[in-house]
Amino acid sequence: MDNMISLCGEWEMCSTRDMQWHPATVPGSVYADLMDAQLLDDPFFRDNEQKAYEKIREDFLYRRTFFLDEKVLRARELRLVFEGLDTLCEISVNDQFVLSTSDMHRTYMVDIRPMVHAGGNLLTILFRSPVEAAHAAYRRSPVNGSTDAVRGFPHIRKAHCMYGWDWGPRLPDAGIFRPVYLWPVSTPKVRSVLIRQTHAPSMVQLNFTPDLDIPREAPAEGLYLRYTLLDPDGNEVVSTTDSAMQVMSPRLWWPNGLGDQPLYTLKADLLSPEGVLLDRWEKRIGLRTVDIQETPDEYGTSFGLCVNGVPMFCMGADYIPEDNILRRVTPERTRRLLEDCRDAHFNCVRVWGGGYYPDDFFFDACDELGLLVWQDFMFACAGYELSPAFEENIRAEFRDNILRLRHHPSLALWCGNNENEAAMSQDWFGGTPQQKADYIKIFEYILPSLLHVLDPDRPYRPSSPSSGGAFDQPSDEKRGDVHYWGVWHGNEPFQAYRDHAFRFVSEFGFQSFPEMKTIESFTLPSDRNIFSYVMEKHQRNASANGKILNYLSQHYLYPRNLDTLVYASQLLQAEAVRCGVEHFRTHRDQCRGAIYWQINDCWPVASWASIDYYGRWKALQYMARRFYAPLLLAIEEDGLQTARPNVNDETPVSEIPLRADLRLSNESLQPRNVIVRWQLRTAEGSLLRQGEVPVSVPALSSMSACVLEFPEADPFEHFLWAELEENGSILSSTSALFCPPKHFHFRDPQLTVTQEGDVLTISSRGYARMVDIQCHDADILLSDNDFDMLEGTRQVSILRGSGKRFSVRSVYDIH
Ligand code: BMA
Repeated sequence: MDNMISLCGEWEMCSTRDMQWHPATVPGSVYADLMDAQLLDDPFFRDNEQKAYEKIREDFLYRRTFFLDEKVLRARELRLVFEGLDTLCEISVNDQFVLSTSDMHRTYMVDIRPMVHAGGNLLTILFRSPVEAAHAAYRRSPVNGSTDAVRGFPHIRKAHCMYGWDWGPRLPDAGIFRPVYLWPVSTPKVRSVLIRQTHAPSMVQLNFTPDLDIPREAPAEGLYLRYTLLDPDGNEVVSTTDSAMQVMSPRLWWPNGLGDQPLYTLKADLLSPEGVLLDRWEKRIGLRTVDIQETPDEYGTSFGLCVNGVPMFCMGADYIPEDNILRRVTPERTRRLLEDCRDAHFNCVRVWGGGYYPDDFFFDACDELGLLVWQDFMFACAGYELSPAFEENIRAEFRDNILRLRHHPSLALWCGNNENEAAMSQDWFGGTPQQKADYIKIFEYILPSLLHVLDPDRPYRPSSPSSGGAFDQPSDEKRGDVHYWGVWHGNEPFQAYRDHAFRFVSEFGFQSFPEMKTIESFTLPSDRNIFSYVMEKHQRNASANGKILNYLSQHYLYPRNLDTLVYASQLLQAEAVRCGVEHFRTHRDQCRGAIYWQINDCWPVASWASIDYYGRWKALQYMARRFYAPLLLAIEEDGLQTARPNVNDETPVSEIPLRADLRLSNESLQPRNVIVRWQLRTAEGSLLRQGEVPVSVPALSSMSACVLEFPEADPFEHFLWAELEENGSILSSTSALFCPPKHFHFRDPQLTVTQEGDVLTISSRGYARMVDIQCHDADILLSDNDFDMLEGTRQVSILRGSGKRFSVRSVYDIH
């Protein structure tokens, strides 16, 4: 598309209420332009959301002129291309109607040559209010879904969460959010190529099926394609006019942690009968297979991904849109977020179905970083009405996105939707029999039959969670994936994770408050109390602040101020998710995936995210780097906190058995010979008993290293310390208490932090739990944070940013 004429850049916009024109920027949005024009205050600040919501009940007009010369007009077609229009638009050129659109997830392309002339031409787009449209659609046909979102949202093919979610504001923006351009087309083009891979030992065969785009009246006879493959170093491997090629000694693409991510380049050249190059389609691809493995076993039926035949354990989190104001989502910002995932040893992310299909740069980064993508189609927590128009629209939407994304090696599986099968079969939203029938048509007929043609080798799941479809117990623990919310929504204690043998957990999580700097960004000092109006506006899960306090009461002493409460909430979150992941990973024969809810936020808010809106790591993200390490040592302790609280229990504390199972998980392709060392210590710092066990952990397995009993231990005074050693170096360390931290007799560790260049030295005079380094004058990323330490020193490096004012605290300071 080297001859395309960009229509991005300067436009004008106005509300149809006052017809006052203001400058606009494309790609962008109504909110972004209103803010630029100083007509709208930052909708993320305090409770400004309400005003912004009112604003988007209006319709907006966008316009610009573009100039054409005679040469361009000689093209057979002059296509106007929109890569992303949000959402309900009427488009005209020189006051002649061109097209109306109703799906933000589609690419629209229309020939406007009959409507334009040499010289200046006027392009106008009317954006209808997405709020009024949802309300009107609901009045015509009440289809229900999550009550956190504006009524009627399932009718509109727009990122559902823009209408509000249990972590997202109601800010359904509108606008031209992706590039727009004119494309003069006279000769045939390659729209896309289906690449199928057949893997054999030392050889991969590629088979190609091109999808051509022939402009009106263009000759299409005798065309042929030449396929050229370049290796990751840019050297030509094969070039052929056949529809297949063989790649000898292929360099395979692997998920992060299991190998490298070599990317080949495929060029598909379309040639005229005379051999003239008409078009080139060029993509980076990876050579790999991916399958879902489902095998009956003693726990039910396994569920896990196999990449290149290797049965892997998926480690990652759920991804939601990065910003309510889409113009702010840049390749750099997305890349950094995904690098943060890679650095915390993720090997996959799940793109949740209530947002939008990510940009190409998201998938490019995943390809490079080795992050497999579980890609939902964009349906979530709702019923849908499959009218003929709705069906035509979603079919086009599916086609656009499948063709756009199918060459990416990171794209591991397609999934129909988020929680709709569970919602329909468990009657969450009063789905009618017709909606249930429509559900089956969309997710168990239309989608799989389209994928069978357009992307036949990629696994497809009808829903998440699902046991395979047909409303057959979608949340069955013994089959398929589950979303487990007993901890958090169900108020169960953290240890409840251990009561289950899930096969694959694609959602589970726990909320926390973002750090003080983030809270300060949207509040005035007088708002800084979690029950204030403004703080509650930035907490969208009803009763969640009470929930955090409820769990807090089970674990920590009552914090003296907001800053300490924020810290305690982040520790609760980190401990909760760790408890789940450690259980899932160290029972690898039962479970093959831990994808926690959620990686990121779309605005500053209290939520389940491990990285907040500003990219700041919460304690959970640092914890993830440890609990997703390829080799994991975890303590499954048993003591007062796992003896469920029961005030009437007559068992004296001294008789509650204190035990620990030291468990290992090896998510690498090599067997690992390690030493597990443990020490039973007193809060004062002295050593009571210690031991070590040499263990050989087979590749891709988990096991118990030893089960220990501590009849001599006092749960309030003694704790367990454990370390993992390999080839003489300590890979990781961890510790466990036998009572809730609030009851443990911590001594003041007298923590200090000193800085030399990019290295911080933390010293402690005793046992310190969840040592948290805060930087007060900059945003920084550390090599580790929120860790446990014994008496001594520990060095941590600053990986990003530079600061000078540091402080350090630990659980001892929560009171
Ligand atoms: C889920 C998700 C989201 C939601 C999250 C937290 O089940 O699919 O809809 O935000 O739980 O409640």
